[in-house]
Amino acid sequence: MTRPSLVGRESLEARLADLPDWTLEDDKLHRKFVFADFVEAFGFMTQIAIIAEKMDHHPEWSNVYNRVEVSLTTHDAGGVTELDFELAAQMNRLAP
Ligand code: H2B
Repeated sequence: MTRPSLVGRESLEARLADLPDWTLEDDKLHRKFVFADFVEAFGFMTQIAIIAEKMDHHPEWSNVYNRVEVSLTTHDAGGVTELDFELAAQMNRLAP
């Protein structure tokens, strides 16, 4: 697989405008999701885990009851790449 290339700073800000509810924190794409309860939150994580594994691209995330907090970066590239935007879009698609 070709290595994904970093999305540059100016382009990052433009791309974020098209990605509702995500911000840039510590040079990573960041979003907090709030679900009705733990089952909904964990269901979301389960669906994303399957997608992430298929993409071979995995989120940094944590879960407390009905909340899921996500940071996306491409470790191999040392920053945000198209893969992070793709995974973020998938998460928005499955968000409550
Ligand atoms: N996920 C993320 N977020 N960044 C990576 O660089 C990455 C990954 N690399 N998942 C993959 C796995 C790599 O380590 C394996 C060997 O393909």
